[in-house]
Amino acid sequence: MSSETDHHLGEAVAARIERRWATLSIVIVGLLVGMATFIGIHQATMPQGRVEIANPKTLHLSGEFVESNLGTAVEADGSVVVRAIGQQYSFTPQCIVVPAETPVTLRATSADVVHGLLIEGTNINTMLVPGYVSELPIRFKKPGEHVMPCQEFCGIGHQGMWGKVKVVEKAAFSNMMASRRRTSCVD
Ligand SMILES: [Cu+2]
Repeated sequence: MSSETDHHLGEAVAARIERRWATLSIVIVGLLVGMATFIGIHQATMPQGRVEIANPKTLHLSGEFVESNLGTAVEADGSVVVRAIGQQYSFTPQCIVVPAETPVTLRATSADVVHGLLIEGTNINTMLVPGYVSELPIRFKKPGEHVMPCQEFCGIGHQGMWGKVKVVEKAAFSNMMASRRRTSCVD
């Protein structure tokens, strides 16, 4: 074999390998776009379509996040809404109670700095940014307890900032709500 044929052979091999990598890159991009589309459609993980604001300086004075309005409530239309706030260094309420197998809307904000709200064992994980309302649809399959740590470093007491979510049977929740408008499991 002459060195010229060797040279041509080398070129052909290089071109084939390059084509293979180019194809693979395009396939990976296609796969990622496909995954994002699938998750968006099937799990409704969409970028927030609107921004809601809540003044952290007046949270405790009036509006949706006053202390008496926090916790779990059954709204007039029958939907279950949890309202909570994060502050240095606790969540209010400290223990959230929700019914199992029921769509629940979580609405939360921060009274001071940026906090994070994460419910262990679920995909619920959001930041609580002062000035803005974080809203998430949540649904628990079965009763149980989940810890809810702050997952965003928020200051010297950050590691002590923990809450809890108690998921109860649907019927138990209805009984609980028969006599009141709002509930939590803080004792
Ligand atoms: Cu925090």
